[in-house]
Amino acid sequence: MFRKVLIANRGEIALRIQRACRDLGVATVAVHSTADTDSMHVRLADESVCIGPPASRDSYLNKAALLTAASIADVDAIHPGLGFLSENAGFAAMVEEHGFTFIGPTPEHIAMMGDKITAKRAAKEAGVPVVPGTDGPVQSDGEAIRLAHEIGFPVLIKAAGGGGGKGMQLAQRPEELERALSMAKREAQANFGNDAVYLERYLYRPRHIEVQILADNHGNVVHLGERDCSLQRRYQKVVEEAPSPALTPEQRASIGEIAANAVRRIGYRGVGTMEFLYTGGEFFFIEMNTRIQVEHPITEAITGIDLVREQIRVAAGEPLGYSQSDIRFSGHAIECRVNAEHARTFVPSPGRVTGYHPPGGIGVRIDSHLYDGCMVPPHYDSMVSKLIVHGRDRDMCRQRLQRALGEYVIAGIETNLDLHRRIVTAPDFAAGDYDIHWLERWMAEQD
Ligand code: MV4
Repeated sequence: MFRKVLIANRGEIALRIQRACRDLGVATVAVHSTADTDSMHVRLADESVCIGPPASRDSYLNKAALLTAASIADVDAIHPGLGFLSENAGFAAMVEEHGFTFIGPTPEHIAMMGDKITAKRAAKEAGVPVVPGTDGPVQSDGEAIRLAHEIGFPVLIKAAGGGGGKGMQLAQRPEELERALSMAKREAQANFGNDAVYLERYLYRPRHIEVQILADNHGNVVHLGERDCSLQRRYQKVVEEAPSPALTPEQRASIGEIAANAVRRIGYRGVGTMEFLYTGGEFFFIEMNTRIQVEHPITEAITGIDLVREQIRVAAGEPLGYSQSDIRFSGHAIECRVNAEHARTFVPSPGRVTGYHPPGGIGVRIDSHLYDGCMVPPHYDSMVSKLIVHGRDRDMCRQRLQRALGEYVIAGIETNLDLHRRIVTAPDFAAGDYDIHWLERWMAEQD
């Protein structure tokens, strides 16, 4: 096991990783910008290093500063957390070149999944069902028009370098294709420095279901079931739950096995998530994430497995020590992402927290770096807390979530807590009856 780990992140995920390290007897080094000097992740670390000014590109994204901090602090490994450099293949390679272990997959696997075309190809070759579409980038307008007719309209144009919705263009009819293509290519070039785009059939009102995978260096792979992440606004997840209310145990076992087998074939190591769109009883792979995800705690709640601990253990070369038949799913979990933002406009609301009272009681977990009197800086993601609730079944989980949301007080800044209070009591949510467009549709109806 590692002696000391540098955590190249901030906020709740930095705390989450510190806790896993502490449980493993591993010392932690925090890094922080000058805006985060008084942040909780700095206070709770064994050591801390200031790596630069507030702007992310000068601090949490500054590879040289992070590697210098790692050298000075004499760590064995670097945990990238999520966001920032967590899916940057170049950074992972640099970490290894400097003699540290990158807590994550190989740079090659990060690069493979970072390019959505190579990711889809790898998944397909490994036996995973993918969204019908082109097998690679489209080379010309003529080819795109021909392939679009084979795929069938409407078609969605996606950027190879994309993900998270950036650079997507919908063409409802053949006449719209040429314009949509040029817009997609221009956006892709501007955002990712790569104008490669591919086509997919546009799926109507799917759910977003993702399968959690855990793999060691010795060929052991397990799946930890799925999360339903359909409740989102502008490609930002708002509420996630596990298991998905849409799946049967047989469907879960089937897609889980398909995902686990694919990961084994690819030779992937670490935690990973295969993202699917689910409609009409069928799964269609879209992307794979190579990091620990924000919503990992709901999987921890229903499996009892500490995903970050396991991620660190497998990065240190330890075997999993259990197999798929040892994994048991128990009850239901829901996560609410609490953001510092204005209720009506969704504009970020940084500032000083003048009062803080987190909920508690059975089945309630809070992952947050907030404390009474802390500052929420304007430079970073607006997510300030995750409320994770577990219950023996979905109704009990929802009941406890409603209770916990009723107790939660965050004063001094605006938050989306009221939005969460309304979502949990919405009849469609209570029934588990929603798709990826439901939240935006429902919010529009509320006004
Ligand atoms: C799609 C789709 C429908 N059909 N692909 C949006 C983000 C990117 N990661 C994939 N996305 C989508 N891909 C096909 N072929 C609809 C979406 C989509 C979406 C997906 C997951 C979660 C929320 C979403 C919201 C709007 C659109």
